[in-house]
Amino acid sequence: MIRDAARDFAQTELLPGVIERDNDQKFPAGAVKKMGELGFLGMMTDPAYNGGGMDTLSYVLAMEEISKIDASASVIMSVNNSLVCWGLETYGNEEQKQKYLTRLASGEIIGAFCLSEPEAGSDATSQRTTAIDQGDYYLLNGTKNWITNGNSASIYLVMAQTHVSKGHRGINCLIVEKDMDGFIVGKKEDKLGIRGSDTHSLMFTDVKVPKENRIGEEGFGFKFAMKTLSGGRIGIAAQALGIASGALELASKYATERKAFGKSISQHQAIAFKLADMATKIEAARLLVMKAAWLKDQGQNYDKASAMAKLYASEVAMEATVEAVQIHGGYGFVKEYHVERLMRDAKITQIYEGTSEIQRIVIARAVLDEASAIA
Ligand code: COS
Repeated sequence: MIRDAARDFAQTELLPGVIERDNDQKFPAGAVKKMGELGFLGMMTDPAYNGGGMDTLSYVLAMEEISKIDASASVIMSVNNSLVCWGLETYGNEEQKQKYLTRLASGEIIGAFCLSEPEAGSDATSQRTTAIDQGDYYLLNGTKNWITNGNSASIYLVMAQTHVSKGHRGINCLIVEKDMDGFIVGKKEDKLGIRGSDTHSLMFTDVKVPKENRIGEEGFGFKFAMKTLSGGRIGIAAQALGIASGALELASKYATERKAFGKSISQHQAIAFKLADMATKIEAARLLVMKAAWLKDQGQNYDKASAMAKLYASEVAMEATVEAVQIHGGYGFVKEYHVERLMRDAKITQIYEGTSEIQRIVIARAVLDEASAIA
């Protein structure tokens, strides 16, 4: 039912205008509002905080369907669900949940997760943004880069360094409201893909953030970011899976309809084998995504599983979309047939919420830890 509801929504609300929004870098404001009303923006949040009370498996099914049609809409959904709502629900206190989570999970407002900086992407412990303790508030200064929902969000979870000498153990996560004095939304990025989502740099100059807006204990910010990103990666893996399976659906349809040398091109082995390889890899990616979601739902450690799911699904997304363009030939190279957009959208899944190289670091460390535990 969840998959069908997400598929219907994507077909009726997201497909119309998706090419224009991509061309014009237009945020899908109307569709995002409807996503909130339908419960897609706080799927896993407890109903006590206006969420859908669903599990991670339900969330990835919905993410896949929405991503097949519009990966810009699905990244907005993914950030709000798995980084902002999940982070606040799991590590926020009751007042923070009442004040912020209830509005974020219902979709009344949306949130952003702010870790990356001009000089801290993969090397996330090197935070230059500072949050200096001033008694009952922190003084926040610095710049964040490539922030999804950068201008459309109302609430920002901002990682910042409070005690440089403590390294990553001196980082805090602060809840920043858009209208706080000294907070400026910077330029909108002109991107290769997911062009319907708004990605901005953010500038903080002497922003006074009340102490009660810190998530968790003093110095918990980096752990908060790592734990939250681990779940976020399941959402991005599901997004990559959706982009890949959307490309396969379009390529299969086109290959059946298009005729060359007297038969449909799907009857030529050169094309049929491409479809077979795409389908096999997509199914493997789907199982990795579902396993990571299932482990999370079971309360088991999912760090390695989410990294594997994201690594593999994003590489399959890139591969499958390139093949889908190839199968479409000249038609694949023009916007009307959607596959060139899917190819451009696929690329970011290998980069954000931890590059493929970072996922390999996480996986390798887990594998070596397991090996030393056996030895
Ligand atoms: N859960 C909880 N804690 C974690 C964790 C996880 N999944 N991963 C790391 N940590 C903790 C470590 O336990 C360590 O804390 P202690 O020293 O108290 O034990 C701390 O975080 C630092 O970890 P580590 O020493 O492994 O740091 P590294 O600098 O080697 O980097 C990686 C760790 C590379 C995994 C991390 O920096 C990372 O994920 N980078 C990518 C960030 C990212 O995704 N950026 C995209 C931004 S969002 S679009």
